[in-house]
Amino acid sequence: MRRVLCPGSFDPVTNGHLDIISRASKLYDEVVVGVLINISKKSLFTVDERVEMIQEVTKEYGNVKVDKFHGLTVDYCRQHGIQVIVRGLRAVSDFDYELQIAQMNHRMSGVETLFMATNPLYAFLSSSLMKEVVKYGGDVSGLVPELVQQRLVERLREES
Ligand code: COD
Repeated sequence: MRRVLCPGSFDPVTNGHLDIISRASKLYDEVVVGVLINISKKSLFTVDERVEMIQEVTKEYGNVKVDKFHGLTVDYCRQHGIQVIVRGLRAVSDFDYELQIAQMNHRMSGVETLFMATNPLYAFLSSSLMKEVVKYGGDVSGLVPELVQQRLVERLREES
């Protein structure tokens, strides 16, 4: 079975992430979305909340599985027999960083990285931007799934 890992923070998942996940699901037998457990980074949603949101919004794809992991991404790949990581590229600034990580990951494990060009509709999207816009009362409909928009509004309202 050809499997690919789509790793990230997904705090929370946006339509930019979903576009990459759905396109990868057409190229591979199974896409594993891996949510990094990173206790040193402050997040808006817990890892389990992020996993649950991604499960809900990807259930229509049929071949997408969602998991959480800690440590090195390539160790997760090794443990689960995954040879390829997919990453989305929004701009040249993403590429500089991603190239370095891809080369290090390849050196450590032989795991390949597939770069997928962002859909121009979502090129400006990031989880941080979505949080900031909702925090100040802006509308993010069409940029994140409806469920995520509701959760963002609830969580940021609780916090203010
Ligand atoms: N359009 C297209 N792609 C997008 C968009 C968009 N609008 N927004 C985000 N993406 C892509 C990102 O480029 C990325 O490929 C993916 O979606 C996830 O994005 P984020 O921002 O949720 O996740 P990141 O970039 O914070 O994830 C970083 C990792 C968790 C993958 C990384 O820190 C990691 O691998 N950590 C584990 C330790 C490790 O192995 N480090 C590397 C050692 S060399």
